[in-house]
Amino acid sequence: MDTAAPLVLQSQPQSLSTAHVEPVTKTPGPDDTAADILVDRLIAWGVDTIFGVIGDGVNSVIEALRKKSDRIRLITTRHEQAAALMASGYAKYTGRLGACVATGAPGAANLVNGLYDAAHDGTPVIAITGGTYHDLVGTHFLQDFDAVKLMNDLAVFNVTVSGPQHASMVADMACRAALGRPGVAHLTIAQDTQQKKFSEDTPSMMRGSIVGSASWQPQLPVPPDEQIAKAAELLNAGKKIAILVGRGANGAGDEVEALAERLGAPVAKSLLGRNVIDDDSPYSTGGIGQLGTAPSEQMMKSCDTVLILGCTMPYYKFYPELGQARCVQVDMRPEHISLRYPAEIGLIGDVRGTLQKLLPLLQPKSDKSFLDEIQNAMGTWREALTRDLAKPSEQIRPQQAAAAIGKQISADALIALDTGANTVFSARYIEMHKAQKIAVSGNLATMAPALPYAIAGQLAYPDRQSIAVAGDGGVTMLIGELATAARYKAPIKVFVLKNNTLELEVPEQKQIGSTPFGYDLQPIDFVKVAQGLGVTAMGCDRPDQLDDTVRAALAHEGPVLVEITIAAEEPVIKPAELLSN
Ligand SMILES: Cc1ncc(C[n+]2csc(CCOP(=O)(O)OP(=O)(O)O)c2C)c(N)n1
Ligand SMILES: [Mg+2]
Repeated sequence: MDTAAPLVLQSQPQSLSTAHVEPVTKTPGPDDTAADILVDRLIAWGVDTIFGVIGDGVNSVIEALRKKSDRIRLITTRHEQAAALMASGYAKYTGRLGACVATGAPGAANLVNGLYDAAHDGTPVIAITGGTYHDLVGTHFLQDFDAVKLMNDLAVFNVTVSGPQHASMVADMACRAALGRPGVAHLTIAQDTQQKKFSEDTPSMMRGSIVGSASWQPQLPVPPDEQIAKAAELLNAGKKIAILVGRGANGAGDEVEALAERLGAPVAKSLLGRNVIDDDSPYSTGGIGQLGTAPSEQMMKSCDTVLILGCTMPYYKFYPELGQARCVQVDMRPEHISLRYPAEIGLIGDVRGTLQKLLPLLQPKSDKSFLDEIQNAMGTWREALTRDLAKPSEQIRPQQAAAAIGKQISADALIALDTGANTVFSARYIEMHKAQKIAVSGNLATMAPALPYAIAGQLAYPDRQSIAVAGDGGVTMLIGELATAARYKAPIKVFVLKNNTLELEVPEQKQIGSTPFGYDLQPIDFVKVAQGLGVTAMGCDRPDQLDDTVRAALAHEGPVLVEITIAAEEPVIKPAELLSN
């Protein structure tokens, strides 16, 4: 019997502020189990989708999900890591709380990499795991396992639920912590405790009748006026101002462009912030770092002032030299201030709200020569990309594949990227726009997220195009999730760049003086594999077929995998090297 939930519960996710349907906890009914209470609280927090794999350690939670399947859908995956990556991707795309569920020991262990992905990118996710029977903990019974210890390094909230009374409080705390910090909250609950009824759980003498609530508003702090004034003074004194935006500036694109115009400042974007402003905005210098552009690098190395907005782009070498530039930084998280470059003024606040207060205090610069210089460099950079793309080749080059995908996807596509050489080519050759959304494993940089992210994105936004660009190594790790796409009829388009190598590691091995080793892959026929997993598939290995194949894939109604066989020896080169090519 096909128990797959319908694809659409609601056509568009609600915004964070309106997502909650039952802001105040209702006292649970006497027959409600601890598992029922957990699921009810997830629903109260606006969670409508939870990804996971069933198992005896968590089956009462699964039963509670079944009973409420008209309000929350369980998407069953083939691997718990994929479930966690889907929860992370769902949250990255929507800004809402992602959720996943797994059985005890092996299921919880399998979740970990996906949860680290969410944790490292400050993405709100709640994970629920089952555990062995409450009175067998620590006895080496089957699947006895300390899941709290396991999650300790990655979770912002991490608690063993002791019963229904406890569940009615800590579920709310977990959701609030995940959204508020933001990060991963983990609740684990023993197999038998999940079944315990509210009426069977006598509160301790200290508990009273406290219950939680799902009241939540996103934090949008704005720094005090005097700090904003000091930042304005510093920026007004700058002559060559560079702006660097990241994930924290998403949604502040209009303000960033207004600021760029007023200060005559070019704007570089980290990968997670690529949709803050359009790539073809006159202020944009595109991406930054190893997978960025030469003008972004030039801008950073020649500015006298840098304004960092919601960004912790990790590549230190791509920041101004120490002492070269004065720095203003705006970030929601105090621990991000001066993380990569010393800030003279660090403002703790929401980027959009802070810029709205800052803008009126900034004097428009009449001298736009710095912006002009960097815009000219962007012209030269674009010419270099075009020249590079036009190089004759018998095989498809990865940059050609990325460009072909980029120019045909829709203006509001959801773009999921993997980790590998393919990420560098995708980041450089897919021109990105504000109306699109990108999901990428930023700070963890794990292989394999693109396929699960694309599925999650499609489930969150059934009416939008959801594509994944993945490496052959990465996609193989969670290839079974193609069956998940088929099962839920999620019409994702997965482009696999097949080079039969773990290519990104080859130059990295050489860089440390090693002889490349362990990088080659046994070739896989992805077309056959995809077909076997229930997904339409097509292959392409000639440059003259590329555009037509991409077009056919995008036009197909259901899920598609496209195997693009690319030239293996195409080196990943640094931004500046591309110019001299
Ligand atoms: C889970 C995981 N294992 C290993 C790595 C190290 N690593 C980063 S990129 C890469 C190669 C990726 O190969 P593939 O997916 O084929 O992409 P390509 O580089 O060939 O485009 C490896 C092994 C990683 N980031 N994540
Ligand atoms: Mg590869």
